[in-house]
Parts: sequence; structure tokens; C-alpha cells
Amino acid sequence: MTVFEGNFTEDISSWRFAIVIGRFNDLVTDKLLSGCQDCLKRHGVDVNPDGTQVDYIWVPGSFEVPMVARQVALSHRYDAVICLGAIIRGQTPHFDYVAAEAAKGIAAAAFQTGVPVVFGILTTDTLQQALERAGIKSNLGWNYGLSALEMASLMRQLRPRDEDKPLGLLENNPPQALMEG
Ligand code: INI
Repeated sequence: MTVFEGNFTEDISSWRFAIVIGRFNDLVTDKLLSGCQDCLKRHGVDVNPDGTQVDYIWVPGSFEVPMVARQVALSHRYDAVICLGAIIRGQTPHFDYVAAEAAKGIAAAAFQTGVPVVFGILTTDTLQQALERAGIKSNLGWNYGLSALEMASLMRQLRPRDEDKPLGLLENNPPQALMEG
């Protein structure tokens, strides 16, 4: 039998990533993005927006992130999609609705497409807690970048081979039922 795990030693110069970022609380999401870019760059990815490896897509807030993540994952142009957002608890139940939909939607985008979609949405009680996780103490953006690299590597290894068709066909042309999930 075989052990499969993602590794960080491959030539990834042809890999492509999409990063979907919520503008809401951009004091935090800008910093998450910087941490994520730093990780990708130091693993050899050209993070320049004018380059060929990373596309950046800004959306109003975390609630909109899953819809766009699913759309870009469906294109099968990317090895991984990274979702970044910051949901901070206020005085209203809005937090719970936005957080629940973001988590469910991002999981569904990955599950329906077979493309790794990284859940890089911070959910915290205060702005201070969010900032601590976005650069003051550590920067979870780095971890989200690393998760994308690991999952992209792993899913490449698990890709159906030619002789495994029709599973291979399924990857490129998922049946409607699967897409509707
Ligand atoms: N969006 C966030 O990304 N974080 C939040 O903390 C937040 N709160 O608390 O309201 C938030 N709301 C906006 C939401 O994501 C949508 O953009 C908006 O409801 C329009 O659909």
C-alpha cells in the first residue's frame, strides 16, 4: 500500500492559484493576504498580479466569498483556491449568519469541484484577536498559503490516471448531480 501526502519540493512553476479576498474588515484581510503571498513567494510562486501564477479576486465580504470560490474552482484552471476573510463578532447576530454561510459554502465549493479550496476566514470576537492572528502575533495567512500548497500537491497525486477512466472523465466533466451537491 502507499502513503500519500502533499510535499513542498516539487517544481511548481506551472501551478496556478486563485485568492478570493473579502474587503470587509480589510485592515485584517490585507494583512492575511500579505502573509499568504509571503508563504507562496518563499515556496517559489510568482505572486505578481501581472504574472501567470496567481489571480486575485476581491469581493465585498465573507458572505460573497464561497460563490466566487466555487465559480473559479469550476473553471479547473487552478491547483487551489484560497479564501481570505475576517468575520468579527459585533452586537448583532449578523456574525453567526455570515460565518455559517462562509464555512458551509467554502466546504461545498471544494466538495463539488474536487479542487482544494482553503478556508482562510478568521472568526473572532474582537478586532484585537483578529489582528493578533493577522500579523501582530502570527499571521495565519501564511498557514493558509501553506495549506494550499500541500493540498494542491496531494490532489495532483490523487488525480485519476488515464487507465482509471471513466473517473478521469468525471473530473473534467462532472455530472450535473455532483455539481448541484
Ligand atoms: N463580512 C465580513 O467579511 N466580516 C464581517 O464581520 C461581517 N459582518 O460582521 O457584518 C461581514 N458582513 C458583510 C457580508 O459579508 C456581506 O458582504 C454583506 O452582507 C452583503 O451581502
